[in-house]
Amino acid sequence: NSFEEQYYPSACLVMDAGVRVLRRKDLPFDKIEIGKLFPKQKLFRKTKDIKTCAIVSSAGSLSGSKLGRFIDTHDVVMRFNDAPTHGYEGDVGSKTTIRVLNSQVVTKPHFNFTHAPIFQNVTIAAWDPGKYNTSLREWRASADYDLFSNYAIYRRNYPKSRAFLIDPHSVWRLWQSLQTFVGRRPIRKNPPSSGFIGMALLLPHCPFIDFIEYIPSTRLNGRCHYYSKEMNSACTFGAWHPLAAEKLMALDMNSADDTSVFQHGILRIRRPDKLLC
Ligand code: NCC
Repeated sequence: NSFEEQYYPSACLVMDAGVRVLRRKDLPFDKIEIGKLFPKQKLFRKTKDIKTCAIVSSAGSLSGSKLGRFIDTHDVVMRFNDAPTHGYEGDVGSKTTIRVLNSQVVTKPHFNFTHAPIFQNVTIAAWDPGKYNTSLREWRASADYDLFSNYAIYRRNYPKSRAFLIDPHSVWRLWQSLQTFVGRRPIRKNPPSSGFIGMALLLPHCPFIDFIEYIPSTRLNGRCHYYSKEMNSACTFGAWHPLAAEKLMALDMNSADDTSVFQHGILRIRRPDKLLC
């Protein structure tokens, strides 16, 4: 029918954005110092062996979920910023493969990015939006938060680490995909949240992703994070990031049933078949 003909799957829109990490050969980083610090390795070892992935949002409604064991069964587990596992294992698990960090977490001293244990022995993918429509050279000179200095310190301290920078152009392409999904109603011109960026970064590498407590379940409790007492619904529904649009789009990509999403807090997002896109 005409709906089927017109409908371009959301998962394809996300894949088309091509969210990626910067590589040494990317201009202008092939010529500037910081580029030499980008890891030679790929983002994930042995992508072919990855069968299952989980993304753990930092939402307050993870409290009491008892999803820790389920989360840890996945081959790849993604977390965000400084969201801890220690002391919360029952609800959020203990395995971490990759952390997606915004540039505030990389730069602000109290996060101690260059030394805190939470940022060690895991893959790091850090992002900073820069201004919309600027070149990578300009971004290098004027990131929102200058993540390059601490990134350089980290990479020099731990040369074997897998710490990457996300291509800011790809972050804005993802924003554009979100706008395309929403249609004529304009979404705010702020980058998607780390959660949505992380999902887009991971999707090409996983047959499916179990995204935990991104769409709020009936455990919704008004708390911003499972690891703090702060009450703030904006963390869940959006203030600065276009979170509501992200979540609608993620729900559109979901293949799990309502019990899974709204009772257990588990959204399942399948990597689309190339033929479909
Ligand atoms: O809160 P934050 O996000 O670190 O959460 C990580 C991701 O989990 C999802 N989330 C979180 C809370 C909630 N109640 N519901 C959710 O769905 C979101 O997808 C979110 O991206 C960020 O995106 O990087 C963000 O970072 C924080 C903050 O910088 C870090 O936590 C470090 O303290 C931002 N908060 C502030 O700047 C005050 C937040 O806006 C976005």
